Amino acid sequence: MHASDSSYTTSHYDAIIVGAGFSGIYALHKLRSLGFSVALLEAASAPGGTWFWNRYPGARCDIQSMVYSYSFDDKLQQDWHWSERYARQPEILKYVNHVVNRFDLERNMQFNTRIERAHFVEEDSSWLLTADNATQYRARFCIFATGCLSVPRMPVINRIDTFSGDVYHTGAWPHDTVDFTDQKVAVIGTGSSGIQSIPMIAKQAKHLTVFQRTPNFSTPAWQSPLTANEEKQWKEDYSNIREMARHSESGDIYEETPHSVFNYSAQEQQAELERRWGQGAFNLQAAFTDLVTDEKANKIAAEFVHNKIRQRVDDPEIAELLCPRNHPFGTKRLCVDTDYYETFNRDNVTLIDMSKAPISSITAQGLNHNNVEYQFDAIVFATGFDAMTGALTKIDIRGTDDQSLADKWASGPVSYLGLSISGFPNLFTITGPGSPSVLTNMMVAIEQHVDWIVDCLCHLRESNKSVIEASPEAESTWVKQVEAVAQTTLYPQANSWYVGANIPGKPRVFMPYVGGMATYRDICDDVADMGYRGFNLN
Ligand code: NA7
Repeated sequence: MHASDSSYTTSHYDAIIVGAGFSGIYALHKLRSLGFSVALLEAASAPGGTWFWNRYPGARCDIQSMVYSYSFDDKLQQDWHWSERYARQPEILKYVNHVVNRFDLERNMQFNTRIERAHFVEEDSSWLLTADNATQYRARFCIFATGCLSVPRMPVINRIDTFSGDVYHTGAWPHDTVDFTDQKVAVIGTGSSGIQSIPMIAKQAKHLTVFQRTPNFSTPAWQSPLTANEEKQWKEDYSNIREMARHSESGDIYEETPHSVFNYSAQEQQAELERRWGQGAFNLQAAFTDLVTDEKANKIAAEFVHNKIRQRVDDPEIAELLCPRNHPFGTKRLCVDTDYYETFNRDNVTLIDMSKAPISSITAQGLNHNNVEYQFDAIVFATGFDAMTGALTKIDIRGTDDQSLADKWASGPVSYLGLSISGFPNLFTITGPGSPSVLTNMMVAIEQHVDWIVDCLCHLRESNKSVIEASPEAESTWVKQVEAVAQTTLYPQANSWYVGANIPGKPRVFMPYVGGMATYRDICDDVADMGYRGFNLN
């Protein structure tokens, strides 16, 4: 399509942002405050992105809220009060709405507007976006802030549509209260969403049956209210803490050690792992430099977690089933839990191992597995997402010469810095594949990307340029670099969503940049300082 379709209403902007999660909201605020005309288009009926959709019981962030929050406005971070170390989904959504209201952003947001097509118009180097509600938008720049985990995925199981009870997906949870009281419930999937929701559902349901294909490594959150004193300490030192997070490899503030596990005696290793376990969450993964790069080092951490699982679960057979063995520690995203393993000590919880036999079919009353027929009132699919690429490839995005992004990415995503794609001028992706995104604190990744993109648009404006496009050479060099860094780690060994393994037929490519946030930030800054090296500007 090369011109607006006259049957549509078309609005014109400097920039269109697609997606009203944390990325889109910050991009809108920043671009608007710098005088760009912007519209933000969102498929949902309200802002929040991930935190709008993921309302399942127990949904909460697994990074401490004091750092999983915006840092761009000191007054905002000083004013906002988080009630717990790891905020629950409703509190995060409240925060999102607070930010939207505080900066008066809603007037530039269009909800219930799902973008179906985004086509580059070569005549005037603009983007024409078409939504499902008969509206079109023209803009010089198009910014996809569509999230890494925003396309929920139902598994391929025989007769999946035949169940007569209630069906839920954790990533598309209903807005109305779901009450499992007196119900027999199945949860399929034991990734982060399963691990967060299982303890909550178990407390309510008459009986919960958990279907596990792959056990995951999970560390305790040690969730607790944020005391007034803790909050005061954080806030007194907020600007330093934020700087630390920005210039760390994880985007978080846990200690990054410079030491290999092999610098220590076995006793010292255990003491350090124990100390990190006591700190909770991702601290364990950062105990030594080589936990995700050296198989022997990794085994020490894996065995440490196995022993913790054995301590937490009463029945030794169940404990063994819960111990992950088919992937190295940390190579699937580490889960952070509250009472997950202990939940299997309850009388009303059963664990079914699917590692040897998949569910053979869904039935009207429940499901069949391993020649056993199960009956349920409700089935919860905690089966994850078409991660990192799904939200982009399901839109008909076309660049120069009518090239489709889905075709370009048919053998795996390619991009320059996870920000820009050759053949797709003036299009940016926030936390796209090829950037650190999901391997770091997303808030830090988001702010870094938005700041970089907005600086870039200001640079173009100041230098009277209107087109920017990644060169094919820069893109291909970056893709090789992303792959090369991944190969120095154990990450590619796991059948994770990082490599698309959860989607049958998806090309196996390690999608995020594993080199770390601080390293990546320096690379991006250097690219900009060198006059946007690797980009063609016109
Ligand atoms: P994940 O981490 O992708 O977990 C999905 C789970 O569902 C995982 O245990 C899968 O097992 C399981 N699964 C997927 N398909 C099937 C089928 N067909 N049969 C049985 N089990 C299946 O998604 P989450 O929503 O939990 O978490 C996503 C991210 O959100 C998380 O990493 C955090 O960043 C927040 P598998 O491991 O593939 O064998």
